[in-house]
Amino acid sequence: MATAAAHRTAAAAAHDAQDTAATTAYERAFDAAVAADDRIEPRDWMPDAYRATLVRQIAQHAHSEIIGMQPEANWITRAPSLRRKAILMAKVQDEAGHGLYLYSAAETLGTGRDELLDKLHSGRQKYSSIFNYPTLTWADVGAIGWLVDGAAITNQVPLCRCSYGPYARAMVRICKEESFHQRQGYELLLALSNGTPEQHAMAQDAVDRWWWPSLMMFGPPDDASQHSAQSMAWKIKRHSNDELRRRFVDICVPQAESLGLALPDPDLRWNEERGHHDFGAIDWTEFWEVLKGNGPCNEQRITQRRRAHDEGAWVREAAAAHAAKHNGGTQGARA
Ligand code: BYC
Repeated sequence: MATAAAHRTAAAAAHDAQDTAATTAYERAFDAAVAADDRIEPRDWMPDAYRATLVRQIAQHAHSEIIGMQPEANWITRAPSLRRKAILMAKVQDEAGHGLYLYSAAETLGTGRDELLDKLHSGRQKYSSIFNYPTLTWADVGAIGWLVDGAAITNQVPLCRCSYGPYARAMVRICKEESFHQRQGYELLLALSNGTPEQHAMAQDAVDRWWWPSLMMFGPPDDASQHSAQSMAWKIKRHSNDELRRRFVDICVPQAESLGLALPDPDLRWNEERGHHDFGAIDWTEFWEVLKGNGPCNEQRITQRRRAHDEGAWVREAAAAHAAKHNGGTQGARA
């Protein structure tokens, strides 16, 4: 018995050694692909932690797109003209599309949309902090387009070079659409800024409220960003949170000047030595509170999302029934 057991142990050890050798070879191939800036594709071997990080980030991104429909949809029925209404509806629909591309990218990693939505609805996965703020006036639609979509583009253009192929490719299309969104926000704010004194004041008030939350979109400061180092080593992220935030501030300052609107930061000034703008301290307590669920609209956003999901159950059932009938019909025809 002892001999047979020892034999089995030796066989298992040999098997493990073979497995380890194979894994090491796969790991080497993965590392080489990342180092060479090749894309990792769904069927390629990848470390479990790389897969988990991608699912976490892509899911959070997808959730942000669909929750992000709510603050702007709030103004569709009250848009001031048919033209503005048509543009806003198209933009909100684009966000749904972005969610779809991103959930599909996550599916290529083996995690289904149902599971991800379940995690969103039960608070186990996050969405962007920015969508927990209210849209109080029509000018907020402009401020979201200019600042929120502007921040999104600054963050997402480098993701077009992310090491994971399906995510990088989804980002190319998303960024093109986000550019249009950013321009419509800028154009809307310009019209208000050049309008009546009341309209100008409304535009300024919106910028005052959205500026700091937009800077928070880039995530915590680098020294508190737990995932950045590994994500950058894997070339999922190409720049740190603070680098992208600085880039965004530099882009916004001249745009605010052309808009005739002030950015609400008395400490904002050009630093010749650093070649960037210095800016005031971000209220990180507010950021972490919003992440914990204590922002002004967290409760409302997640309640609305759960309700929309429940009310859409019949659509999913009808689509599944249609697909089953269609597939059944095709099989029937083949038989
Ligand atoms: N909000 O180690 P860190 C859009 C979390 S959609 C909430 O730096 P990472 C748009 C972070 O998840 C905008 N949570 O993380 C849509 C982590 O917590 P967990 C969404 C945040 O991943 C419709 C913890 O804090 N864009 O633009 O290396 C209309 C520590 O952070 C936030 C994307 O999702 C935040 N702002 O870097 C208009 C882009 N920041 O997961 C516009 C893709 C951080 O450990 N995502 N956290 O529980 C990314 O680029 C990165 O995930 C982030 C964070 C830069 C956001």
